Amino acid sequence: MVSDNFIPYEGVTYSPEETAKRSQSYYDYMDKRRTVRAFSAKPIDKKIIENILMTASSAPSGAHKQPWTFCVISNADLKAKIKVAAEKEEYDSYNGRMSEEWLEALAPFGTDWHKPFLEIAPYLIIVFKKAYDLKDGVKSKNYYVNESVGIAVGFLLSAIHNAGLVSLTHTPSPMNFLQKILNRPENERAFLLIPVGYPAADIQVPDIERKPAEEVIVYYE
Ligand code: IYR
Repeated sequence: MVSDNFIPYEGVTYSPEETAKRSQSYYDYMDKRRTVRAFSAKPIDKKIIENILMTASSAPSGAHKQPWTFCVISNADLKAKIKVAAEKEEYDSYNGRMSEEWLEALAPFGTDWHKPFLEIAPYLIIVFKKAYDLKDGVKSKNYYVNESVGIAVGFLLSAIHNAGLVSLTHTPSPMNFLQKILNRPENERAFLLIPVGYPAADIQVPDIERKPAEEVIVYYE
């Protein structure tokens, strides 16, 4: 289809051999990504954070609405405030709100209501989804908001890993305290809280395995 607002596609394609090589090395690299819960306080240049966030913001989205806002917290007072509020919610979750089945599923990961990383990691990225757009008091619709923001976060985690940094997809629940603390407009809802940084020295991660191809892929040939 040719229309006035279309431009030539400038994508890159490779030979089949190069395609195979690249797909394998990307998989090998991504398979090394681990969620980390203990961070170093080592600072990170703001430009690096901006690059990984702009990578996230290059994700596809429903009707290209890009229905997300990335709040980047490095201010120590704000981080402390977020930690206090998140730990309050998490305390209640771990002590009554989460089912026995849920707590059992989490046991191998050693998580609890303490969230020291919220003050230690140099940056907290708080991803907000825009349920609708709001410009000068006028509302307009966004589409496939959860799908779009989920894809953008996938891009974000891969960009963080590519930069040699680590992250945690943290879900304090309920998350509405973040909208209040950060003074976000009424059309934004907190989606995920992602601390980013270098890993703390000599940390360990859970000894888990990923499902093999046969368990996650079904071919219809
Ligand atoms: N939000 C809690 C609990 C938690 C839930 C799941 I599902 C996890 O994979 C990990 C933790 C917390 O962040 O501790």
